[in-house]
Amino acid sequence: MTASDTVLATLDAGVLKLTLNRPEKLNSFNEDMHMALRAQVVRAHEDTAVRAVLLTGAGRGFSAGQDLGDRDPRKGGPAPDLGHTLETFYNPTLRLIRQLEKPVICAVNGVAAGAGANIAFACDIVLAAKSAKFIQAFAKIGLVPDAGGSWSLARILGEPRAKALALTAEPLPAEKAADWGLIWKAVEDADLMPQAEALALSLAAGPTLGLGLTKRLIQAAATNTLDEQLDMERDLQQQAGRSADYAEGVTAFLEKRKAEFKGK
Ligand code: T3D
Repeated sequence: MTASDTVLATLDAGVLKLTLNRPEKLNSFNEDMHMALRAQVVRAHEDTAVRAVLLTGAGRGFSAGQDLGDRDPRKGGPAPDLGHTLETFYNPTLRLIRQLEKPVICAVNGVAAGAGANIAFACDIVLAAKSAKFIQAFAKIGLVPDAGGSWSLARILGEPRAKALALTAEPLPAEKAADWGLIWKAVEDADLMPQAEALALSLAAGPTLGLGLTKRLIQAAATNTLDEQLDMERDLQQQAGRSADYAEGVTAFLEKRKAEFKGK
């Protein structure tokens, strides 16, 4: 399997659909898949034709995190430097997803474990099939949550639930993840891709510049004071107010027609 086969990519109507594609290994990450996903996220940054990203997995799982076959201690040699592998593979991709000023939708089609779960939580809007579950599998193998998981779980859930999930590795069913606010919603399995695709299409037809600034603003709120956030809202609204899509949005409202946003 070549790097490009490990992540399938299609661009249609502004939606870059990325499918993690190692179904026989529950889409666990080997180096090829890491680099293929990275390349596509970089493409999403650079290509103005991309106005939304939809991430999902092939087969019955979303992703089981790191491919543990690539970490087999029985093969001998020194212990792997996992700090180095995080810095080389997971962290740059996570940062690129968060920095991308376009909506990233994640359709969790099945089990999401370890870094697989935490990559999903880094996306902007997460839909999951009701049969899917999220597992902080790290505790089962003596590791700590990574790929941003310790950050997103603690921030979104608070310490009690974050610690319990991380220390026990107990699977969290999709509906409970939605009840807890960890994901946007859990939907019937058969409805997952139609709903995720419709959402991605609708966002891709939206005012991309304004949506991207909105993402930046909401992400900044976690560390800003109210004063800093008010200043940031002022500055980004100034920028949004100068966009062609704002002019189109207001004109369309006044003309009682659907806006035709160009993403600028
Ligand atoms: O290393 C670094 O760079 C540091 C970064 C670490 C990030 C991490 O993500 S660490 C955490 C790694 N992931 C795990 O520990 C999860 C391991 N997998 C599981 O616990 C289970 O597979 C699941 C709970 C996710 C699903 O269970 P189940 O019963 O539905 O499926 P299964 O039978 O266990 O798996 C199906 C196949 O996928 C199976 O292959 P086989 O026997 O049919 O040939 C299994 O070995 C394979 N598979 C599943 N997860 C992984 C995997 N192969 C390699 N690596 C995996 N992570």
